[in-house]
Amino acid sequence: MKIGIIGLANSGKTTIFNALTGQNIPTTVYPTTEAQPNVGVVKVPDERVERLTGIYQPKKVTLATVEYIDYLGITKGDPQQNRKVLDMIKDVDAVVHVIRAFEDESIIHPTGNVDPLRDAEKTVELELIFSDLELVEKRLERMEEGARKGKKQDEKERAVLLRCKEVLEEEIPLRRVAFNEDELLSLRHLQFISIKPEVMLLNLHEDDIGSEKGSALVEQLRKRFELPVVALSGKIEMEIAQLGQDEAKEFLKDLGIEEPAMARLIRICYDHLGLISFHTVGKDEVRAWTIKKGTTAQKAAGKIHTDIERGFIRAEVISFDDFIKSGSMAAAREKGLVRLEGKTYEVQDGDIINFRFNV
Ligand SMILES: Nc1nc2c(ncn2[C@@H]2O[C@H](COP(=O)(O)OP(=O)(O)O)[C@@H](O)[C@H]2O)c(=O)[nH]1
Ligand SMILES: [Mg+2]
Repeated sequence: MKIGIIGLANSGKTTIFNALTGQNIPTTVYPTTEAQPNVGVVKVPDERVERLTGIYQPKKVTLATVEYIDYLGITKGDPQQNRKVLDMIKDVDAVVHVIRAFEDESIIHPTGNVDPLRDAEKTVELELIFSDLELVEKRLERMEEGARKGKKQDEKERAVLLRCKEVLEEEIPLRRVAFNEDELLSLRHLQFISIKPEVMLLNLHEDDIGSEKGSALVEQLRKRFELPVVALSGKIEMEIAQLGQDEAKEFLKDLGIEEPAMARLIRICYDHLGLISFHTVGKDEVRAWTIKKGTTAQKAAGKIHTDIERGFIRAEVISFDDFIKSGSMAAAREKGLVRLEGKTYEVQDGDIINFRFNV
């Protein structure tokens, strides 16, 4: 999974990128327009894999990974600068939108003062919509030009583009539109940004964690955007990410934070994107695989190898809980808890699967 971090300059994107990846990239005080993108890959924390590893003692453990990209800020009314930012993240699965709520006179705010709702609505979300609108208009122009030169037009694409244009002109993000599979297919090459799943991160001052003010803002954002909203303090979370596990636990307890942002955000993104994991186990390797909810056994097999998908015979499946209750695969088999499932079986979160196939 790939996630792009967006937001205004000085909203705390790089701070949060550090919190999420454990890196230590310098943060800024003045808004900048030049920087290298920061990229970080992290393992998805997975308690089930930990348990399975304890049981199998495999030679290798492979967790799912998330790649984060952090780049420049979205700028109000500067389409060129924004295009640069959005091109960098055009292939992400989801965007995390960092919204500044922390007050600090010494850290310049690009729109003048701290106002999370205004910044989110009137700047960042709107700029995303404008940049999609620009893509639509350019594409339509090119199609018209082609038509004038006698090139045959893709009427399906034209129809869906016109619909996009209408929606975007009403300042509605494309993710609110229920496109069908066909329409999505004709849109895919345009790499819109407002169509991507989004999670909002409200970056609170460390003194405001767990405050009324914080929860009120979260509620307002949720209502306004109908998106998941997570409140945290980037500064604190970045410190946590630099600590060892035991130290971090103590620190979290003192602050009344249940789970570090690193784990919390991934969980929320998984949920929001409708992602689940299944596991493969053995003496050689215990591994977590990420799939979309609703994926069939045969398609899930294809995640591992196209040969397994093509030569799929059956899946031997047991739920994680049934496996743990049984203590071992042999005991589970005896109890009849290992099921044989066919191609169309819908894989469930936490399934442990052994695929049978021939090539
Ligand atoms: N007090 C406070 N300062 C923060 C917090 N998050 C970020 N900052 C500060 O805000 C400034 C800008 O942060 P940075 O991550 O560089 O913002 P970016 O431009 O969005 O990447 C830095 O000086 C950070 O230390 C926070 O939660 N609390
Ligand atoms: Mg930055």
